[in-house]
Amino acid sequence: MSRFDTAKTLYQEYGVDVDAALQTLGKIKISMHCWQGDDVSGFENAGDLSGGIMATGNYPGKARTAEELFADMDKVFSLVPGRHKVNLHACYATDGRAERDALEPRHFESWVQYARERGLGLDFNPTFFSHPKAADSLTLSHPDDAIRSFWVEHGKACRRVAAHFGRELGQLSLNNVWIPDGYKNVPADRFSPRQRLKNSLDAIFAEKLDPEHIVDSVESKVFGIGLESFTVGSHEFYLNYAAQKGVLCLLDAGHYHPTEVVSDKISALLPFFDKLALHVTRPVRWDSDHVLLFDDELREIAKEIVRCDALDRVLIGLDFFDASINRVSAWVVGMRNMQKALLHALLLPHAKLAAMQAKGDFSELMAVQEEFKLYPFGDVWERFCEMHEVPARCEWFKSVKEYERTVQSKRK
Ligand code: RNT
Ligand code: ZN
Repeated sequence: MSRFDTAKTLYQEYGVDVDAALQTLGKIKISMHCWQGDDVSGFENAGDLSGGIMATGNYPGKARTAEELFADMDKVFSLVPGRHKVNLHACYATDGRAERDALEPRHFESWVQYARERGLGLDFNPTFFSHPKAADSLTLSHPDDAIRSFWVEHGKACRRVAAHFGRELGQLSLNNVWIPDGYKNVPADRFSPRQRLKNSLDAIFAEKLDPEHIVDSVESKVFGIGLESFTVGSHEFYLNYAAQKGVLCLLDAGHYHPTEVVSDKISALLPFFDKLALHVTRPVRWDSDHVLLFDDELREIAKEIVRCDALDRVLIGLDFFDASINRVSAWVVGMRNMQKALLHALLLPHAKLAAMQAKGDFSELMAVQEEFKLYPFGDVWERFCEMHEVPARCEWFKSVKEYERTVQSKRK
């Protein structure tokens, strides 16, 4: 008997349908963030990354152009099972230059072509950082009317780009608003910035666009580097905004207090929202953006999505940027780990475990949960890789090493 068949028998004994899990996993799209490829640099040559976020490390071989970024993403997709989406930022416009408030769909034609040729979807983010008008890390809440309306226009322009992606590619495009706005030191007035942010968002979302093509989300944060004392777009602010205005909340796993977890928030939001969006990432001390590891919280996030039967209601996107290791490798590790966590979740006997909880049988619940941690999940993952013709185990890394030697190391 093959290792896969043995694994299948063991899972079956507990009523888990392994083949169904493999089929389901094959259909889950993960939105891969383009910005891991070049440390959130983008193509505007606007200078340093700003907005209270930071990529650290100087591993050689970072993509410098759209062509290089596309090639690196192709490498990643050749090593990740399934067909996914790409999540891009407005500062990654490829076709012609325009100020951010004047961006149009035509500035992203190469992305549309890239995605169409590969059967990928596209998600989008206005870029409210790394720009002279965001030098003080204030954008949609800026006290200056001219600056604030520049960013409002940017927000409006980006929604049209996202709607274009959705229309052209025949799949919904998520347009996510995250702004850095906040203060390093204790502010005198917290109310006015939040009132201004609310008004700016209202202006941005005023235009009705086809919900078949675009869905909007707002992403909260707890603090940023150099913005430690106050964040305008806090969790409560956006949770209420989203609930009242009919946009989605985007929960970034790195944007909460250290003992607060996104895995617990999913079931708290689902009764109130049709959908929610995630930036799955790994916070470490002050940083919110380390590469996904197959750790407890990642497994718990995946478990919650599956347990809530919400695979079609939770839009899964990744958000990390590590410049200290091979960037293609970082992407592959993160994408595969997200999928592994989902597979792990799909292979749990949810109904049985829930019944134990309902009966109050917490001894058995703990015993079985713990035993399942050592079930031969890796053998099923290996089968999934074979089914999608991508290398299993550590094999894929050889291919990245070769790519580094022949392609990335030539970039000086
Ligand atoms: C920053 C937010 C935001 C960014 C990207 C680049 O803390 O997480 O999502 O990481 O938009
Ligand atoms: Zn994020």
